Amino acid sequence: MKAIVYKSTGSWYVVKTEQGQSMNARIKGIFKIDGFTSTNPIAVGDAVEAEVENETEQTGLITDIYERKNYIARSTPHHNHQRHIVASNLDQLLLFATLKEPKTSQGFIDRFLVAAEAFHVPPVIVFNKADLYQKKELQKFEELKEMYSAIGYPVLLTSMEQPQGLDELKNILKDKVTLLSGHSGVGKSTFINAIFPELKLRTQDVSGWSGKGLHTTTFAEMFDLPFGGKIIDTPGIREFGITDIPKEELSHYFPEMRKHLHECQFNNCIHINEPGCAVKKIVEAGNGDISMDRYVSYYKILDSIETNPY
Ligand SMILES: Nc1nc2c(ncn2[C@@H]2O[C@H](COP(=O)(O)OP(=O)(O)O)[C@@H](O)[C@H]2O)c(=O)[nH]1
Ligand SMILES: [Mg+2]
Ligand SMILES: [Zn+2]
Repeated sequence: MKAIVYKSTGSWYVVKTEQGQSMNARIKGIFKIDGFTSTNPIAVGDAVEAEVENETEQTGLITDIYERKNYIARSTPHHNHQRHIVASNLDQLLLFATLKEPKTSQGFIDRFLVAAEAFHVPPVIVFNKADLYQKKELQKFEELKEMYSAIGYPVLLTSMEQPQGLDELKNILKDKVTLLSGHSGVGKSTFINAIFPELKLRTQDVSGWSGKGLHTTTFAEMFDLPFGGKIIDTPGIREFGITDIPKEELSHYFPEMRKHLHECQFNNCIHINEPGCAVKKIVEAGNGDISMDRYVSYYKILDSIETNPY
């Protein structure tokens, strides 16, 4: 019978059948998917064929996987050519960010957005802890909101303390499969607890940890939302893999640059020093079509991509 994977711990999976029965399952056989080596053949969000192995203990076997609509992967440390699938079959990515305690850098947000573009999953950015924002942070929020909205990315302001923006956020999540992401300490677990008071996920106090917080688990887990839809928590997962994007392709993942690529004189332009570069011209014009801050992020990400060895 068909089932969806809700949790993966490496060797065991929690799956839920279409009839709503949950069971612990393991994999039977060898799965080769998507033509690259992955450290985990089955991921949270996968639709699989499962059979009951032991009725009384509610254990089962995963015998097959259905084709993925999409997936998010991260490269595994020390194994750049291996990928770890974080989750699959997503409708959107939700980035939790904060402008205070802790401060999420724009560079981090932009790397996340590049990953979203590269994996073809639409992103939403939430700035949480609005209750802590002073005039300076609120002004920064307005600037970022204007910049990202102009590119086409939805931006929300929330507070779990006050609370603020929660209904708007629930509307965005309703009936969708959403991967929740963001630095430790920004309020992801607090948010999940707010929508599922019965879950009582552990939240952490950031104060003792130089504003960074620490993570408790490193396995993604999916939850059914009480108002329809599913959310996937990804504790301990810092960043998605964008290291294997070729330098010449990076600007394709900046939508505001992508629009102008055909205007550059050279079709392999990486928009740094090439003559006749339309992207640089637009950045320098300073009218906001491609903001200087986004270009700086582009430059830094480009710099972090290893030059193709072949
Ligand atoms: N002031 C304020 N604190 C918050 C808010 N949301 C979460 N926190 C606090 O921030 C800390 C980290 O939250 P947590 O949910 O564990 O973050 P996670 O690491 O992203 O899951 C906890 O002490 C929360 O109580 C908020 O909107 N305002
Ligand atoms: Mg958490
Ligand atoms: Zn160019």
